[in-house]
Amino acid sequence: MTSRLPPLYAIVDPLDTGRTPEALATQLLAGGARLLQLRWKTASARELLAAAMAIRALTLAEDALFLVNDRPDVAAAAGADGVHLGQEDVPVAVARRVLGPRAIVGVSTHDVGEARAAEDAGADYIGVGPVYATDTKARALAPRGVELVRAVRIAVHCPIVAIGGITPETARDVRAAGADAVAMIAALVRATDPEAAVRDTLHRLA
Ligand code: TZP
Ligand code: MG
Repeated sequence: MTSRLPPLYAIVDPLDTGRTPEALATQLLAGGARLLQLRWKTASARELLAAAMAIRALTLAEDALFLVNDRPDVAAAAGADGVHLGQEDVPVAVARRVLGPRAIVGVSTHDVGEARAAEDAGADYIGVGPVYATDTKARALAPRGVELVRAVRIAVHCPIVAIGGITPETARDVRAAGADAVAMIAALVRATDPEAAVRDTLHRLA
């Protein structure tokens, strides 16, 4: 699985930017992102599916991975590579039943105990955070710092995707702490030029 995770895990969440998921996905891919996750908490299932189908086509054209947040059913219907699950979403095994054995299933975790449990449950990768303070996630927990990434790196074998307040400037430090990939939302989708923000991040991670 590690070899399938590129260093930048770019999350397509329109937030309040007024940008569409399709437009954002196009810009992120143009900048060189090779994994996109669609996260769109305010969308209806139908809107989410339409965006997922559009982004599936865009990602296939660039040979990029595509994951859907929260919803294995939408991921399956759109032909996505997998799904990203939170602690309150359906269990990994249920997502696999919906998506099949080859799907990528990731799980958000916030401490070493959750990280070990997600790995034991068969997650292909775990999200770890929030590393830094973030306004993006409603009811986000207190920032854990790169210390959490270090602690989880020692505790699990599966790939780690660090998340929470990460910017192009901090991405390298987070990877140095043991993350296989850095996930970013606001630093990409709120950037004046999301394509340039991806390029900058990838340059700093190289
Ligand atoms: N999970 C933990 S922090 C977070 C999520 C979804 C939000 C990350 O967004 P940003 O804008 O990169 O801080
Ligand atoms: Mg979720």
